Order: sequence, then structure tokens, then C-alpha cells
Amino acid sequence: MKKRTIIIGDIHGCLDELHLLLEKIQYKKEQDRIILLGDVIRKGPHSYATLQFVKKSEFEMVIGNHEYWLLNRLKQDDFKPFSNFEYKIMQNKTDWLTWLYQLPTYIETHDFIAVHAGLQPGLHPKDTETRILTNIRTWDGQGVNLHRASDPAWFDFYEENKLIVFGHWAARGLIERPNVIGLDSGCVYGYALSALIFPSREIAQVLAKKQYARIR
Ligand SMILES: [Mn+2]
Repeated sequence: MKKRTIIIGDIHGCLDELHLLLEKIQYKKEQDRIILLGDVIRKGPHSYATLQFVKKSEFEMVIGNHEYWLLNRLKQDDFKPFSNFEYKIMQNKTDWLTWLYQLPTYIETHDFIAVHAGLQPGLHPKDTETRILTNIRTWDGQGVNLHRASDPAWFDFYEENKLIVFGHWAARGLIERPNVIGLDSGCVYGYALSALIFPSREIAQVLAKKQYARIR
């Protein structure tokens, strides 16, 4: 039984900051269970090296919208790599497809549910489409438009006690409510990479070394 469980927000290729964060929390493989919230790739500087590191370290991870995008692209026979990152992926296409396929859409423990974007109001994630679990920010009552500024946040509908830990919403930054914690603090946009540590429930952060992408 591991002593700590550590959930880490959206990395987007910020491998230096991931190493700094692991150092800061004094990560030790034998004692710590690591769960990444997805979107470890794209936008930032070291997507491929980050993926390699995550796989080699055997970190657990839920699938983010960017990994879901890559999975769907790789399934197409006519996929043509565009970026340097995609070229590298194509050189070991079968291995990466197999790895992407095994990523869960959520991880549930006694203490929390970890999911990339959020929950569809009223539904357990086991009954929810991957498209919604990996993309939702706001709820329109139907699940058609998942990010419309005039709609309420999905977590405004969430009233259960079980803690939901999610990423995907850098513009909102760190969100801390009794039953909802948002950990995407926008590292790739020049802000910070965040981790939530159990059982203490403390949050650890490292600042981004620079701004790698512009927030949209
Ligand atoms: Mn995302």
C-alpha cells in the first residue's frame, strides 16, 4: 500500500516543470501513487519526451482531450503527421496506439474521482461519453455545447460529497471547493503546474519557467 496518492494537473509538454514538481513533493516511486489528469501533450515544448517519461515511470493517467484527439488520428489509416511530435509518434505508431487505448476515462478511489474535464450532471462517469468527460466545461442541459460562457460550469450542478478532481480549465485556474478541485493552473500559459496530495489534501505548485503558449 502506497503512503501517498498525488494527482497532477495538465502538463502539456512542460517536462521541466513536471520534474521540478516531483522534486518539490519529494516523489518516491515506492511510496507514491501518481495520477495524471491528462493533456500531458501538445501546446508546450516537450510533448514526446513527456509521453516517454510518463510511460517509463508507469504513472497512472486519465485520458485528456489531446490524447483522445491523438488516439482518433492514429486510428485513421491516412493520418499524415504534421508536427515533429506527430512524426515521432508515427515511428512507433502501434506502441503508442496500444498505450493510448489502455488509458481510462476516469479513476475512482474511496476518496475521489479523477477525470480530465468533468462530469455530466446527474451521471456517473461510467455512463458518460468520452467526448464529454474529456471536454466539458459548461453544461447546456443537453451536452451539445460543452464550453459556452453563458452556461453554468458543470460543477455548479455537482452536489455529492465525493471529491471530483479535474483539469482542462486553465482560464479558471485553481478551483478549490469541498467536493470539487480543479488542478489546471495553466503551466503551459506561463502560470503554474499543480499537484494535490492525499491524504493531507495539500496542494503543491511550481511556477512555469516561461510562457509556452497563448491562452485562448
Ligand atoms: Mn484539456
